[in-house]
Amino acid sequence: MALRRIVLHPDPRLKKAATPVASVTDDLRRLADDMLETMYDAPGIGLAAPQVAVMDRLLVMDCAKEDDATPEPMVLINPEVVWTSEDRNVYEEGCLSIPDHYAEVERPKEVEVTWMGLDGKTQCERFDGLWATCVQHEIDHLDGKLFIDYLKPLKRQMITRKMQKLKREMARG
Ligand code: K2U
Ligand code: ZN
Repeated sequence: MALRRIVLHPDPRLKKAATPVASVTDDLRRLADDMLETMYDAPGIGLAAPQVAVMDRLLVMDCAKEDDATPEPMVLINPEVVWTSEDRNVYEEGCLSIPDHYAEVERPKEVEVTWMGLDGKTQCERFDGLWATCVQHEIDHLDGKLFIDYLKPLKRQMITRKMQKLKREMARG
């Protein structure tokens, strides 16, 4: 298991669509393990492969975030949203690639997602609550979309400029 460096916005890898996974290999299993370790360490409740510079359609999440909750790690390969509810939910979202910036994003309240598990089997589940918000946020990452893309241009530009300044300061060490 190894911690992976999280790609920070702005970065072209966060704006590209990731590539479908052809088969579950030992490398992919190691990547999923490393992504879960990186997510828990951040800490976060979701992480998509492009956020660790791997352009595969793979995401991990664990929204059982109550402290005493037993972890419920999930690995979704080639996830697809197959149904969304009419009802919508607003949640103040953050992003591990855009640290310390939060904004309200409206999304469908419930979604049904199909994916391939690490066992190669196709799975299908309906998500609601924070799980629904998180899985949509992560699938957006696989399509090169960030939560700030739902904001008004001025707010998005302000966040991007602040992240450019942060990255310049980090580069200066
Ligand atoms: O993809 C990511 O950057 C991880 C996201 C996942 C997420 C964002 C918004 C809403 C739900 C999930 C977060 O940074 S994980 C941090 C976090 C923790 C608790 C609640 C919301 C966000
Ligand atoms: Zn994110």
